[in-house]
Amino acid sequence: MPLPRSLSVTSLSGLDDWTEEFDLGDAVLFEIAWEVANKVGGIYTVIQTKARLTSEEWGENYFLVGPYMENSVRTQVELIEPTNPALKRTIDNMNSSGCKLYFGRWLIEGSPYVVLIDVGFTAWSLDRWKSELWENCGIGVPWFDREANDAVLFGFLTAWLLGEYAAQCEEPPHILAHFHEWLAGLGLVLCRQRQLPVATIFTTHATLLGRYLCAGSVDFYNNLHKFNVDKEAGDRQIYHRYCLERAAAHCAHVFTTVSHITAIEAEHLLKRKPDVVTPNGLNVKKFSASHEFQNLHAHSKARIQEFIRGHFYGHLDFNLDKSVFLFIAGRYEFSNKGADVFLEALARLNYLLRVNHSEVTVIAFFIMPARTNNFNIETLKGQAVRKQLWDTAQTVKEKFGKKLYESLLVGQLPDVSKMLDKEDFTMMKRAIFSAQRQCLPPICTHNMLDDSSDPILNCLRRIGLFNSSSDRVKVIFHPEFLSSTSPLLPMDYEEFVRGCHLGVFPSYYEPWGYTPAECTVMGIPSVSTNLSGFGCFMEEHIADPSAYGVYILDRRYRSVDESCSQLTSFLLQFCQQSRRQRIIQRNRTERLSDLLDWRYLGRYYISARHMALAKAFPESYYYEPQDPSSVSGFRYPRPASVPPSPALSRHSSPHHSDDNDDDDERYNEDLEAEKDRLNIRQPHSPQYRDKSGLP
Ligand code: G6P
Ligand code: 1S3
Repeated sequence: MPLPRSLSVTSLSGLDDWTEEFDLGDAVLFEIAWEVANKVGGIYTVIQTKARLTSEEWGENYFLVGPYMENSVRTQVELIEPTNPALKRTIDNMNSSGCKLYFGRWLIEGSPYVVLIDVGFTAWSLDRWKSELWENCGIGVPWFDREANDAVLFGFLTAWLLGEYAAQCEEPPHILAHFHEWLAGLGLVLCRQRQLPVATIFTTHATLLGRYLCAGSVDFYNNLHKFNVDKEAGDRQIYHRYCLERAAAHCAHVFTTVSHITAIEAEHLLKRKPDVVTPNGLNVKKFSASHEFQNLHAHSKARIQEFIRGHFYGHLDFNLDKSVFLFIAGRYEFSNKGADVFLEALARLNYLLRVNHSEVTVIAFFIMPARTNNFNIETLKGQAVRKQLWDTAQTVKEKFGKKLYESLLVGQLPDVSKMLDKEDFTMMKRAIFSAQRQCLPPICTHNMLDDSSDPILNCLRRIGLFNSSSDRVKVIFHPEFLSSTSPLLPMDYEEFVRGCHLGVFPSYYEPWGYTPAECTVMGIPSVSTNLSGFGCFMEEHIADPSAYGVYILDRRYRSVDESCSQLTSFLLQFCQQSRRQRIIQRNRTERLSDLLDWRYLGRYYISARHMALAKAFPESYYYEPQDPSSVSGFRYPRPASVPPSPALSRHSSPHHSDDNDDDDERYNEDLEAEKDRLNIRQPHSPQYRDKSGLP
């Protein structure tokens, strides 16, 4: 199949065009990561979502390389014979030398080829390879670090694969190998040490030291330049991992990271400034009806409401229609991911809503996996009770309906007092009695193995949020990732996000942050921070992010206490919005999705690859260094319509003079669109506007 000669990344709703004329020739791309067809965290999302665009550019010459994990392979990969003859010989040779490599198509968008390596099968080589690593690179890996042992096996095997592939090619090949994160980095180091004909890229998605230091009580960003990196790594017993990471960063032809903030961190901690910043994108789903995402919100919200009816049975003394659903989700790193700040802000919000006698109830979900021993009885019972009440209501309804029908058939209006008999009342009373509850609705949906030392539970105990009736803020901790097959909350993550009102991610350490990005493309507002790659990126590209439902918390220049206060005020403002204001805000949030689409952000990866090929094979490739960001100075303007919350409208349009007409026009546009969708036509009278509380 002929290769595309170059790829043009074209404009999306106002974002600029970008084309880089570059002839890839016969180059072959291997992209290597521990998370290829193996979901661990964010790197999986990067690779899985980016595959479609990369496949478009590289066609048959694109191969992902990852570990063989039987369960994932069974559900995600179609094993086939290698299509590329040189790669087939490579895999056959390695398999006949005591390795176990599989070839297949990963069943995701773009259907890329994957080479999956069973590292355990070659564990017999571990000691020999570790000695070689020590002799050649001076890096000693202790026996007890299982992850590092895997990194050694994976590194030697990927370097073997690339070396063997180069040997099997008839013409001198142009191989480009892109390695992600320290776990895959050793392969890169070995390619350079063995002087293989391979152009290399190393991308770090977070630095090891950054993650460890931030998880402690260190003022990380103000001391970046002061850390004695070797000592810090040694103190945390990760010196060997750190050496692998730093070696990969230094050996790479091109070094990249996911955000500018992590680029600064890498410069100080890994001692190399990244050549390119490669922000993370997503594959944005576009619906033919532009308001479809709003319908999906309503649909998913109804499902969450059903779950809440069961979870709070016996204590449903709040109005579900006036409830706001907030959530935090991700890897369970209590302070790195900002769960500490979120909890403190919730406690303050609870107080403010109570003293203001607010009708709003906030339900805050924590979706962070911890060690558990399955769902707890009380939570399961809640859903069973809800189901029983529903069934009872259905039975009575059917009997009632039948009597009504029979009465109408004989031309009589029914005698309402005789519609329900004694048996019906008994059944209903029994259902009501069984829905009584002596205890408060549970906080946690599972039996926690470390209940007494769990940081979220301990914090809740300290701040006293126990789901009591007087609390306006209720908390549900679901310490397991969501799944559509769960007996408790059968929804996948995407559905759940769509049904919530606001994602809250007040991270302290967040190189990029997919969670708020995912919210944005689904039209759900979110809170992120100016210490997260995503937050900084949005600040750079949007004139007034909060007007678009992208709230950026200041965790850089404020104390923790001040950040908590700021978050509390964001949350309070959010709770004070009317339904219509939320709808308008969601429309705006969704408008930003093109900015996060790989079709826009893919340009940085493309640029990094061209740069690496030109550096490694200067006789075959020429690359005019061009910073893709120099042509992507797009900035979303302040929205023309009035901002969605009363507090924000004061802030964003202090004088409200020249912009007035525009504001009105855009406001009408939003409103008209919404009315069209809901099929409501009302005169747009001044009274109508006054009632909304908007200026
Ligand atoms: C979407 C639906 C509307 C619904 C609204 C609820 O916009 O299309 O029909 O009224 O969501 O919004 P809320 O913010 O109250 O969940
Ligand atoms: C990392 O995963 P994490 O959640 O441990 O990589 C992600 C993908 O690049 C990134 O979004 C995230 O911020 C990092 O922290």
